[in-house]
Amino acid sequence: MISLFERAQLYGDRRAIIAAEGTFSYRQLLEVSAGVAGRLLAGAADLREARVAFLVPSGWHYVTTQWGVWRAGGIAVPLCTQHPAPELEYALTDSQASIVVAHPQFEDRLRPLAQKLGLRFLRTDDLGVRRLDAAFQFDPGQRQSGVKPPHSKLPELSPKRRAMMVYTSGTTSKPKAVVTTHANLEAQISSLVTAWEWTKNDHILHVLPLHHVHGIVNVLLCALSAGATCEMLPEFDAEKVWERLVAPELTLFMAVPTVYSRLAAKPRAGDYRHIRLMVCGSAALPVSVLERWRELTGHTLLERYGMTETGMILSNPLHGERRPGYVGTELPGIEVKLVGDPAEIWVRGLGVFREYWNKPEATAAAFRDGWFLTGDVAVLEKGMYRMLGRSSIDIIKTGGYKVSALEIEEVLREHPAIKECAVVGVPDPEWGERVCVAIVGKLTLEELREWAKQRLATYKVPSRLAVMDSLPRNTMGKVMKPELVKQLL
Ligand code: MLC
Ligand code: AMP
Repeated sequence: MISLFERAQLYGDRRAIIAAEGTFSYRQLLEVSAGVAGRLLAGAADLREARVAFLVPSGWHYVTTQWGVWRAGGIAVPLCTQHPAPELEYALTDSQASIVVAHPQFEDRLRPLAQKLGLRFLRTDDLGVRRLDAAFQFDPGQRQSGVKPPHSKLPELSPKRRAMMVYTSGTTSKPKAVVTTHANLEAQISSLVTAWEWTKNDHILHVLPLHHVHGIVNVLLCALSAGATCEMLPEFDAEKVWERLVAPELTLFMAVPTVYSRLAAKPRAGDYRHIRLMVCGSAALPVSVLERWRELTGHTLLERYGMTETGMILSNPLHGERRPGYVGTELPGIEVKLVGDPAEIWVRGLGVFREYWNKPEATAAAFRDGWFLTGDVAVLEKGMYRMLGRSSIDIIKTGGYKVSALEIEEVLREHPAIKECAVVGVPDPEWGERVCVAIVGKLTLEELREWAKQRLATYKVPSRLAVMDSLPRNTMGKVMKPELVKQLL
């Protein structure tokens, strides 16, 4: 993001990132990411939108890699740290990545794939990230670092250029890469910075995965755009989160409903008045969780609604009534209309993505007259939107992740003991929806999970199995999924 980098220069010695590797200022982020960019460029003038896929845990190495890719003119393709080899290989192949970057922790998982596909492979420490860690440890008094990372002149970036590809599951069997430009990301960020009044005095605790927009845009990039501090935990851990939430410097927290209900299951008494805002989204927030959270912390969660393709769309207000069970009104720069009966949400705005990578037909089908069709159904009641569900039963939201029933079925059908199968999402108090599978065949849940975990991310692996003599089908032979959900409730 062009203006993201320009603004970072103004923030200089302010704290940008606190992570397992240490505490780092904006100046350090700019210097190290320029070094990363130089190494990625390896003498070239511009990566010219080459796809750089990276598998890096949440922390300093992630942020410097992401910024390095952008500053070298590449497209950042963040990979999921929970994906087994087949899913990683799909992302590398589908994105037509030419460079693959792995944190040393994930080298074993990624190097063989890069070799198999003939791609340039780099470790984050080959990019200079680790070598520079010690020299660049946070020191607010230090004006000159002494170590100058070797970097060439960095390319000029036009806002229209593609910046990022995030994989999202949908109504097709394989995930699609959602391509956003620098201008799209800038629009998504500035909408949230305005609506939620981010300032450089903010300090957010980051606990979300970094291969989806919630963690990437709403938390990390909004913080860095505002000059705030982003404190990154390598993964979600309820005890650590409670420990940090009481820290007086924290001002913001954002997560998915499952994270709030996990935290509420292990409550810890404390004073949370120093936090100015707690946001929840990515899936419907049950009113019971909102109420329980209010009892535990005194905070009324601000629920908002968004999508990978669009960034955030609707939000309850920062000031004023936050209505439980509702997702509020349009965020700045976003236009929404409800179309049809039941009414689908259509969205327009500068934050809306450019295309699905290499899928012109899917891209064309997702838009009508310049509006993006979300597939989500809602009503407007007394000035606020309430979500009613989705138009496709094959899209499941579990733990805040969107997963495709069709994708899971396609993988499970390869199991020799499964004759037929149907995957559905069944309402669940902890996960929102739980991925369940009904099969005709002979298999235990344990066997199925062990087998499926080699092929699918853990959150896609069914956690409930029903063995049936036959699947409920209509006269056309199609599985009646609503009927199946009822049977599995
Ligand atoms: C994990 N497990 C599940 C599961 N996920 N079981 C059922 N359903 C699921 N969805 C199981 C694992 O198999 C494992 O069991 C055990 O739980 C622990 O696994 P884990 O991987 O350690 O899970 P955990 O860390 O507990 O994950 C929970 C979570 C995570 C809530 C922290 O799901 C998460 O980070 N969700 C956030 C997703 C997100 O950021 N979405 C935003 C998308 S963007 P076993 O038995 O196998 O050991 C978007 C747009 C917008 O939606 O609006 O924001
Ligand atoms: P993703 O494709 O992972 O970006 O997920 C986007 C989807 O998450 C949306 O299309 C909605 O179905 C769902 N979603 C996000 N926020 C909310 C919310 N607050 N309430 C209900 N559904 C939500």
